[in-house]
Amino acid sequence: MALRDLFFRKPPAPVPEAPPAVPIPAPARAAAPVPSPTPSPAPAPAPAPAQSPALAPPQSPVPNVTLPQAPAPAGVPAPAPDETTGWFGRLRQGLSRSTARLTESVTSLFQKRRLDDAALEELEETLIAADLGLPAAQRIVADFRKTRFGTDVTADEVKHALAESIAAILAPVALPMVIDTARKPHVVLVVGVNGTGKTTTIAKLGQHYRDEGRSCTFVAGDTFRAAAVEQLQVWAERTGAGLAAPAKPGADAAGLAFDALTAARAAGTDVLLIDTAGRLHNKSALMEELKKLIRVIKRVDPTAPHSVLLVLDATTGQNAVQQTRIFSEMVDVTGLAVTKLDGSAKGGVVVALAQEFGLPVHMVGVGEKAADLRPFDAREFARGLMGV
Ligand SMILES: Nc1nc2c(ncn2[C@@H]2O[C@H](COP(=O)(O)OP(=O)(O)OP(=O)(O)O)[C@@H](O)[C@H]2O)c(=O)[nH]1
Ligand SMILES: [Mg+2]
Repeated sequence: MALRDLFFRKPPAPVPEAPPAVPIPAPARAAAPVPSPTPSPAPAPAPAPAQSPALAPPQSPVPNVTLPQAPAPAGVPAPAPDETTGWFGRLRQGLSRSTARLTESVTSLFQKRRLDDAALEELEETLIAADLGLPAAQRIVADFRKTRFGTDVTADEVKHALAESIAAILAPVALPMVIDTARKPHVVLVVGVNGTGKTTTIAKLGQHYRDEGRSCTFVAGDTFRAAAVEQLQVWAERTGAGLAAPAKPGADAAGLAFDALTAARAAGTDVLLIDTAGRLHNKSALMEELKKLIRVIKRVDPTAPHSVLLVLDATTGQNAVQQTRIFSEMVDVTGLAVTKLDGSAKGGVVVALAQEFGLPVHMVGVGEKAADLRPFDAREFARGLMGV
């Protein structure tokens, strides 16, 4: 059976003995005790999970690639998420600065006011100032002109109508990243400029796959920075993922990815997540490195990479739009992860991205912990952004 699975599933019903919806082939070796990953943003390394010889991962055919530990059996509930406010509450809380920026202007603009040309023009300016970008702002205002021109509106009505218009722009791009488990491994190349949250997003994905019972290997493709390798190593230990680390700093990232993919294929690993450098000395060097990496992994699997995930930092506003343009010219970006929506005043940029590129927005990050990555929901986001 072709094991196609949506990347994110709803949390399982709290009945641990229920069989998984999609059976995951049991790993050949004995299941390791499930370590309870309690990741925190603190960089202190978690203790490596205890390994007896019987539970040690099988030998990797490639040196400097460690294979993943046995994943938790599917159906084992994930560690309890921080449910102080619930996911939607946390999204709203995270978006509160973006929301305040938008709704304060809308409220002062529309104290029971006729929706005339001047009002529409001011609305367009407000949307642009909230990082929605010109094309989305124009589209929304055109909607308003068609349906409400000349009517008297209140600020509340405008907020609700804006939420609907924004949800309509976001709905076509709110798509999960589909992992094809028949691939073994499904290769995800993670790209983005430095500091956007690539490594953290890989860690969050690793945690998610482990919770689903999938095995996962991280590739520390940012080989020049020892700290980048160490950061990924810590996360690999916390999440039980395998790790391909460079033999020495500055080792060829493409060669490392080649070795990692070779080892992952031999071991039947489910997902290979390749971290990449965000900053090289110039744009063409970055482009060459990414292209070379893709060329080289295609020698092992001509269909790889199966996903190219561009990670964007929501706090950078319109820069995220520019980054998407540049990376899309370099590589075939297949989807976006938007991070740091907690505390960004520029969350409106997600609307600009949707309108201008139409690329799937797979997931959003709202914190530094492994559980702080969620599927992107158009309506939830639009309502959160408008505070309705
Ligand atoms: N608040 C918040 N912080 C985040 C989020 N995602 C990542 N971060 C933080 O952002 C910082 C940079 O994250 P990294 O994952 O190291 O970013 P990167 O893209 O790998 O950076 P380079 O390796 O330097 O290119 C870290 O301090 C993360 O903890 C998020 O969703 N919310
Ligand atoms: Mg990194």
